[in-house]
Amino acid sequence: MSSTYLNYPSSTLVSPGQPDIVRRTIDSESVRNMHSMTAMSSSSSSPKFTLYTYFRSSCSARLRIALNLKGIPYVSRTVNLLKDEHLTAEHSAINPSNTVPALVVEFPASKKARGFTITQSLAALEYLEEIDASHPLPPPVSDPEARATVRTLADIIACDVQPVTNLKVLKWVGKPGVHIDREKWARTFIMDGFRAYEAIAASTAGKFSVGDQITLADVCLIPAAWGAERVGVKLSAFPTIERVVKRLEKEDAVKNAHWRAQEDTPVGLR
Ligand SMILES: N[C@@H](CCC(=O)N[C@@H](CS)C(=O)NCC(=O)O)C(=O)O
Repeated sequence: MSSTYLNYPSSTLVSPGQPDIVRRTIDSESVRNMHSMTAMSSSSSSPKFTLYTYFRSSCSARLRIALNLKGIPYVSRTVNLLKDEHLTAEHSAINPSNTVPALVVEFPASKKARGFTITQSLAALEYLEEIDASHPLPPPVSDPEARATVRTLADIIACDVQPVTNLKVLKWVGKPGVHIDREKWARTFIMDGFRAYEAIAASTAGKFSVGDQITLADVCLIPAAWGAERVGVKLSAFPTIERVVKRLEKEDAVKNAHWRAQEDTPVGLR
């Protein structure tokens, strides 16, 4: 693990009983990066959120966007996937899947409530939905058809596209003896998923993928679109996706979650 990992010199946020890696301290830079927008920050019983994240991680970006949309403050802990920091025993203690994101939830003001960690982005998104009704990401229960459509689109990205284009898969396909072109592999499966997304969203999109509100589908789509462009997918082949992505990129919650705007984004990429 790099010596820069979790290199925070001051105020500890995390309670005893957490693994060592969590019991680190937060510097002023990270505190500045707490997205202290609204709602929960004011209540003394509010949970405190720590997001284990990597700037390029699309799954982490889903959570960054949702937290921003809901105005939930959080502290970022960066995990450098290219330096294999996610494969360390320390990170395993946080996330046994050896992936990011992980969302650590703590209740510093409560003697009863125990903190816990959510290690799957969709589970974390659902949890956030259950505890914070502001800016709901699924459509209302009164519209089950729209809810099913939103989940379908989100699943195309989260279940069909991301797992087969993940870093560990790309590492494997590019290794000696396999020698598949990683970018071609990623492009193939991203385009396959985007074709399906486009076919549905073409008839459901308003300003965003389903109607005129940002939903879970958009939260999954936009980081996938950033990853797609990186491997040479032309969004112009998917006109609805391209239009929705351009619209999403105007939103502050998305801008602040962009891979170029993270504390671990290398200076040359900002
Ligand atoms: N299903 C998981 C997937 C998490 C995941 O694969 N994260 C990627 C970054 S987007 C990762 O950490 N990859 C590390 C690797 O492939 O070794 C989720 O939604 O949280």
